[in-house]
Amino acid sequence: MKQKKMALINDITGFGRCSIAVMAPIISAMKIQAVTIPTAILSTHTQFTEYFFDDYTPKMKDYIQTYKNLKMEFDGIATGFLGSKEQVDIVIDFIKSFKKDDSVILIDPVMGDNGVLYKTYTREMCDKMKELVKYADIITPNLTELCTILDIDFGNGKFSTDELHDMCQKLSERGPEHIVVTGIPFHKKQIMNYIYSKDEDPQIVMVDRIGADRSGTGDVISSVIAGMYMNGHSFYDSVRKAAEFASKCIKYCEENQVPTHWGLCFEMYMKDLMEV
Ligand code: PXL
Repeated sequence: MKQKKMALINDITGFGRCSIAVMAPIISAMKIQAVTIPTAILSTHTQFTEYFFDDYTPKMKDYIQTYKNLKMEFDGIATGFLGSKEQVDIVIDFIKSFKKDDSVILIDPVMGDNGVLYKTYTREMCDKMKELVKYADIITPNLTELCTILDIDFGNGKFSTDELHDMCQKLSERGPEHIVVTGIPFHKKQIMNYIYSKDEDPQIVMVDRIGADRSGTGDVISSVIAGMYMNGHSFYDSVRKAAEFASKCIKYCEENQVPTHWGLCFEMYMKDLMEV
């Protein structure tokens, strides 16, 4: 079987286990070739008190042009943290240029958490993100991101499954076929992942909450989903594997007292991903 290639349009962050530093090894473990397209270079992610941030926007067009000249095609394209609104236009152009009929486009709208947007996220960026989601086959928002994209007040962050269904339906009308709303707190002790696929009954993957929220969890989950789905698994099985894998990594971090902003120690369980 011909090996698949996935373009990862995301930041390169040195310390903190997020974005490309998480996605590339996970995608590679799942036997898919990872091709990285940097959006920014950071020393640590933005949840640290201090970080070096080098916006790569001015270089991206020339970087990507070489792939156009080489007539490259990608079986998958995944996007994550975007550092400027111009980058969204670059990403849209990338998708239009490199998508084949059967390519999978996964957009993780990395914008914020717990009802709060990340420091680098402006109003304009939020509007741009709404444009980008139209190009997604798969989208993996948390509740904060889902509310922001749909202009719904986050309030106390509590939504019924009927409300979640309506929100996902609205989002899917804009383009995405598969949606998973990740990391929804459920009865204090559990975390719900709400799965919506067009014309199918919604499904839920529940995992136990282990410790506090950890940065980079979303990046681990979206990469496992991307890899599983590209390897031919159903969307539900992809989400289940991703949630179970992330839980196992989080358990290890808790047992070994790894600080929450150091990301998930996914290196410990890479072999779990090698046979899927
Ligand atoms: O994990 C999401 C993420 C990715 N990239 C950067 C971030 C964050 C979250 O804070 O700061 C640079």
